[in-house]
Amino acid sequence: MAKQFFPKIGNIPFEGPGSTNPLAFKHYQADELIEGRPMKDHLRFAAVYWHTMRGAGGDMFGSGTVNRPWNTGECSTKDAITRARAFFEFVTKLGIPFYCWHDRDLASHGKDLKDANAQFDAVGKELKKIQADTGVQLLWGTAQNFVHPRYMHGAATSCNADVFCFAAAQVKRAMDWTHELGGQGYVFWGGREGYTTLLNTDLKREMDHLGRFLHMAVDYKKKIGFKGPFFIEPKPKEPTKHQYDSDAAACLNFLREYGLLEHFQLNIEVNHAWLAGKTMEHELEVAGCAGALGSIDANMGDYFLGWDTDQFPTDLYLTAKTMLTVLKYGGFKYGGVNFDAKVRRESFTEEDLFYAHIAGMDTFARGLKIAAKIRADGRLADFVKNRYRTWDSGIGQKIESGKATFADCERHALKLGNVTGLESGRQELLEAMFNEFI
Ligand code: XLS
Ligand code: NI
Ligand code: NI
Repeated sequence: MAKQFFPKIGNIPFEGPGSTNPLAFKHYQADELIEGRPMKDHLRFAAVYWHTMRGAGGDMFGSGTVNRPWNTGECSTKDAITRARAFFEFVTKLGIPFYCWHDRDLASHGKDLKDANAQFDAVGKELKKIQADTGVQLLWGTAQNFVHPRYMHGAATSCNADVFCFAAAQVKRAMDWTHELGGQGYVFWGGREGYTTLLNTDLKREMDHLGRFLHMAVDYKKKIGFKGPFFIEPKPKEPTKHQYDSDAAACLNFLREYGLLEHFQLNIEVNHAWLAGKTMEHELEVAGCAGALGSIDANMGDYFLGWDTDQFPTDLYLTAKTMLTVLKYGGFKYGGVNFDAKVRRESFTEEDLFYAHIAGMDTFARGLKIAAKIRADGRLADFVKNRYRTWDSGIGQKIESGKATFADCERHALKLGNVTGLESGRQELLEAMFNEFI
């Protein structure tokens, strides 16, 4: 039998809300039906290769702390393959159906691009085998175009055209492997696509280059016959002062301006929404309204630290509101709930990786159940519907259908003399009603 990396931990069972076993699910039961659909299909959980396998627990004041026996410090292909085996043991024990990677956290940057490609190909072949053995599927792949020093000024938005080409080469191969491994989608997170000072930046030119880059990606997608969607992942800042894909609305505007909207959906991350000064449900709603709610990166920030702390999501209000919005827009098709989250550097043991994912999965399972109950109850939706009822007939309907003019509105207002029908927004009542389900 192959070497086990987590020999003391078996498959994580479902034991129900009464259980105190830290290595059991209290709420996530893969086959439990919610609104007639198994939980696992609603949530489509994914684990990330980067934080989980490669994260060392370092921060800007201290080096790595975590025990990760599969991170030998070597960057040989053999090590990369051993690590892949450790990862699949982990996700399989948790019953997580999907995973995600960056090209350069699977293998190394190599001594040059050719070498990096060869390493990536070797690991890719291995992943294909392990995926077939375990049934674990690829949710999405992406290219890591931000760690290497060559990307200091950005990748597709670099001031240097050679850098653009390296970024394109990386995305090309990452798309090849995403396709080959049956990935459901492909993600673009604009690592350093932004600026740190406008004094040295031709913003228009950089945005145009990003548009060009994404068009090339669309062309390549057609060429190789990859059918999954492209997801853009908004984030307002970090590492740059201003990232071009700053929030859902900015991304949608960019995609529309450059004629790319039909090819992209959004991958909304909680901590990124918070950094943008928005709630997760706001970002999801904006994406949903545009028919572009694709996938989510599940984590959360700290309420007082102003950076991307990528904590595991353990807040029930967050997951309930998230799932309420996801259900409202018809659920995930290609996307899912991807734990782009890392354990604290003080949580340094291998078991903590299990505790963290169990916590996140249970919190999302509860969020899903709460959301479904709120929907079945119907009071919230009825309240909203009723709040807009003046638009369902008379002048409201005429305006909505585009048949009314300013003159019609004026005639209507003059006839009324004054507005008398305003009603309370009932925020506090609704918040209390929401609490009934938590
Ligand atoms: C970083 C991003 C990154 C993307 C994938 O903040 O969340 O992890 O999800 O490149
Ligand atoms: Ni992310
Ligand atoms: Ni992030």
